[in-house]
Amino acid sequence: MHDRADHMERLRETIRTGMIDETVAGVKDLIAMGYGAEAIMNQAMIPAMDEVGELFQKGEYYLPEMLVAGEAMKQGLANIRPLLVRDGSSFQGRVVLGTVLGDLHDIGKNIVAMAIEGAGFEVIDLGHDIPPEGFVQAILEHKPIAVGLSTLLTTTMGAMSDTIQAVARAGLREKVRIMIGGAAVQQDFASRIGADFYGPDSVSAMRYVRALLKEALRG
Ligand code: B12
Repeated sequence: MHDRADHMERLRETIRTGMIDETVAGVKDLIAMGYGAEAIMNQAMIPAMDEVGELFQKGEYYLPEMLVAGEAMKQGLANIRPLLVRDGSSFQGRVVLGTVLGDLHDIGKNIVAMAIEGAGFEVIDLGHDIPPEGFVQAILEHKPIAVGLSTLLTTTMGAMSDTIQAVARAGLREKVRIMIGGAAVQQDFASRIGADFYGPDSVSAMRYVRALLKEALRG
């Protein structure tokens, strides 16, 4: 019989090594043992992705290993989703999310989407590799309270700034708040490109949109 810490460690390992079925089973086991979504994500799943990133950086992992680990992560997260997302009946407002042009990473953005949905917002998830015009169109169509841009690559940080400029050119900058996040960016970059908010994680993103909604209801 394994104890609880062993289960967390084992889940980290199955994600790191890209074992999809074992990852899904591991997530289900931990849920059955009473662990909440945040504990499972923060103690096992996100650390596994950090380990994969380090192995890739050291040249011990190549793209295929990173790919299968990412897939295991996604399938595991799909099983966490029901714990975070309510039935949506308490509609609070709309948020558009997407990963910017040139960037295919979407796991972090998906976690942000789950957190925001869990707080009762409707999330329009545009997906990844979204050009600036894609965000502009979505703002026109869905009239969200906020737009969230995600990127993990230093090479695609410029696409965030391009997106904010495109929103301004379309005359929409005053109509929507723009938040940014993802491992490549930080507060100073957000300030430099004129984003309204930088968040290091999904909880901060969720708190920000909640605060915006309160402000809108008051105003
Ligand atoms: C899995 C992975 C992949 C998968 C992606 C699968 C997928 N569907 O997402 C694949 C294999 C496709 C991939 C490809 C590449 N990758 Co990659 N990848 C990773 C890895 C290991 C994990 C990323 C991840 O999911 N992290 C876990 C999530 C939960 O964290 P997160 O995204 O940061 O999100 C959190 C916060 O940042 C925040 N957040 C995220 N978005 C937003 C948005 C808002 C609005 C807010 C408020 C907050 C917020 O909340 C999230 C939850 O807490 C990272 C290493 C790492 N440690 O990040 C490398 C990493 C990001 N990849 C890297 C590289 C270099 C690449 C490639 C260029 C490799 C190559 N040579 O082709 C390609 C790029 C392809 C492309 N055009 O996008 C580098 C980036 C280096 C850099 N600084 O630019 C990293 C850091 C690895 C490394 N150490 O070198 N990758």
